[in-house]
Amino acid sequence: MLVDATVLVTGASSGIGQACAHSFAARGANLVLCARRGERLEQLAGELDAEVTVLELDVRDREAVTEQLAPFDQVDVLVNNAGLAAGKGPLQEGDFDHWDRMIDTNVTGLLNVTRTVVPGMVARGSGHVVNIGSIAGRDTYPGGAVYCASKAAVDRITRGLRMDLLGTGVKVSTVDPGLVETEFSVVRFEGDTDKVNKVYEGIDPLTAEDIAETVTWVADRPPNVQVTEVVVLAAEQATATMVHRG
Ligand code: NDP
Ligand code: 8X3
Repeated sequence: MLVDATVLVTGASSGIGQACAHSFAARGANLVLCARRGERLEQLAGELDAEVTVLELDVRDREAVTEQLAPFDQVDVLVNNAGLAAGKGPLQEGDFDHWDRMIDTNVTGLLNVTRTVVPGMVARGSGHVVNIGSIAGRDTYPGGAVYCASKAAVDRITRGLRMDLLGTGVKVSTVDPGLVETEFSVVRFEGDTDKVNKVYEGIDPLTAEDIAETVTWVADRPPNVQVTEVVVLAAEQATATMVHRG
C-alpha cells in the first residue's frame, strides 16, 4: 500500500526520522524529507532508491512551513517526528531558552506542519498522520517536566486531531518510544559524553530502525484499520523511570 505513496518525514536528518526514510523507501514510497541540516538530507537522498524531495526547513518557522509545504498537497503519510529535548534539571532552575526550543519544536512545530499538510488529505478523503510521541508523554521523570509536558501535548493533539478528522478518511496515530539510542541525548546534553553514555548505560536500547519499523507498520495497515497508539520500550525498560541496568 505504500508503493508510490508520498510520505513526508520531518526531522529526517538523523535518528528515527532518517531510519523512517530508509524504511518507507524500501517499501516503494516517494519521500519529502525535512530538517534544518539540508546537507545531511542531500546525503540521505543519495542513499535512497526512491523519488526524494529535500526541504531545508525549521518546523518552528510558521511562514517557511506554510510556504515550503504548500506545493505538497498530495501527502499520503505525514510523520511528525522533528523534536528534541534540551537540558534536564529542576524546573525551578530551568533555562528559558531550553523551554522555548522544546515547546516551539515539539508542540508548535508539529502543529505548524499538521495545519499545513492535513487539509490536502481531507480534500482527497484519505491520508495518515503518524506523530512521534514518547513514553515521556505518558509518564514524567525528575528534571524532565517541560520535555514530558511537550510530549503529553503531542498525545492530546493526536487524540483531538483524530476526533476532528472523524469521517474524513484521514487516520491519526502516535508511536511512543522509550529509550532509543540516537543523537537525542547528544542534543539534550550538548555533547556531554559522560551524561550521554549514562542514559544508555547497562541496557540494550532501542534503535532508530526499531521505531521506523513500527512507524512503517502503522502506516501500512489496510484502509479499514487505524492503529491509534503504539508504545515501544526497550526490553529492560518498564516505565519512563524504571530501567533495569545489568
Ligand atoms: P535525533 O536528535 O537523532 O533527531 C531529531 C531530528 O529532529 C533531527 O533530524 C533534527 O534535524 C530534527 N529537528 C530538530 N529540531 C528541528 C526543527 N526545529 N525543525 C526541523 N527539524 C528539527 O533524535 P531522535 O531521532 O531520537 O528524535 C526524533 C523524535 O523522537 C523526537 O520527536 C523525539 O522527541 C522522539 N523520541 C525520541 C526518543 C529517544 O530516546 N531517542 C524516545 C521517544 C521519542 P535538524 O537538527 O537537522 O533540524
Ligand atoms: C525520549 C525518551 O525517556 O529519554 O522521549 O525522555 S526519554
